[in-house]
Amino acid sequence: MVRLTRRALTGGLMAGGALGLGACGDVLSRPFFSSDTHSADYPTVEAVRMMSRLLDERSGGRLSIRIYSGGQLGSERDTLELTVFGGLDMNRVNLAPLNAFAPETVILSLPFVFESEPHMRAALDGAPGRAVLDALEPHGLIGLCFYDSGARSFYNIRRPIRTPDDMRGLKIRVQNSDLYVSMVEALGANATPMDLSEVYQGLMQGVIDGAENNWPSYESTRHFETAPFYSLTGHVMAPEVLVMSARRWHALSDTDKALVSTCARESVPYMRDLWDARVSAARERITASGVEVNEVDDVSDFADLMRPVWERFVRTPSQQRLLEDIRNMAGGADA
Ligand code: GTR
Repeated sequence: MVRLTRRALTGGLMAGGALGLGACGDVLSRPFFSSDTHSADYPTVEAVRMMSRLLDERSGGRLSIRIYSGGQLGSERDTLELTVFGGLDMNRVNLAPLNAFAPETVILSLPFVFESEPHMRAALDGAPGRAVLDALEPHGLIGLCFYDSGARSFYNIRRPIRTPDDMRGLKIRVQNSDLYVSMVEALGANATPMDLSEVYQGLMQGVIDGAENNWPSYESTRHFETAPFYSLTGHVMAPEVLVMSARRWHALSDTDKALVSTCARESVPYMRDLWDARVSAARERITASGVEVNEVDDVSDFADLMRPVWERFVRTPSQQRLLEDIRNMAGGADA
């Protein structure tokens, strides 16, 4: 069995891709290696596991995926770099670490760009979603599918956030993305980009006051134990994405490419069912734990302050087209 460790991966990459690129025969006959920051029972990991079962069945055992969960291969940013260079075959990440090099991903990460979950799902399943997945290829990644990530809201160790004024002066951890830094600063808080694995400690030590995430991540990371105020701003609905290294992809036959695409697509409805159940379970556990959960007074106060980041980060014609297409889908998706 081929064992993959963070050191082997990095070493492999530094040695010209011994694991990923150099040892071609080996790479082509072993399972795809895939990374995820979440633990083994998280819906994104379960979905990729289900995709692996489909691949295995339909390829007569030739294709499958070995998942390295729990961030064991490193942060999303580091593992993405490995994926681009071909040192890692697949990766399930949020769109945030892609914002810096694939501008189209910014559009799905804008604050309050989706008016509801059905709107978000319709956009991802339709032409805008396809366009963002396709836009990754020039950057060395093949976008296979999106997974849900719900809505992100702020949590902190100090106080409930009811109006943007309550955000003033708070130190809020954000993902590694300038867009997120700007969003948080637009509310008068201080943004601190930090890897997810460091947030728990950061909250414990008071290095940061808070962060923002969806119900399942707030629960699975146990951040709710140290930051007991969760305020439902729902400011971002940026999805997760499953990507494959373009180098690995181009070594596949056309039949196998089609199989990988189909199995990825089929894992999406499965993930959504798991996701919906996980949101309810996380909400129940968090509420029962004594966390103070509050609705904000007027969500449009937050939206109005964050809105200028749209102008700042939407610059190219292809971004503008995407944004327009997504906004045109608003209103019809709930039907
Ligand atoms: C989660 C997401 C992760 C990662 C994390 C974070 O919701 O699933 O991929 O982006 O948030 O905040 O770092």
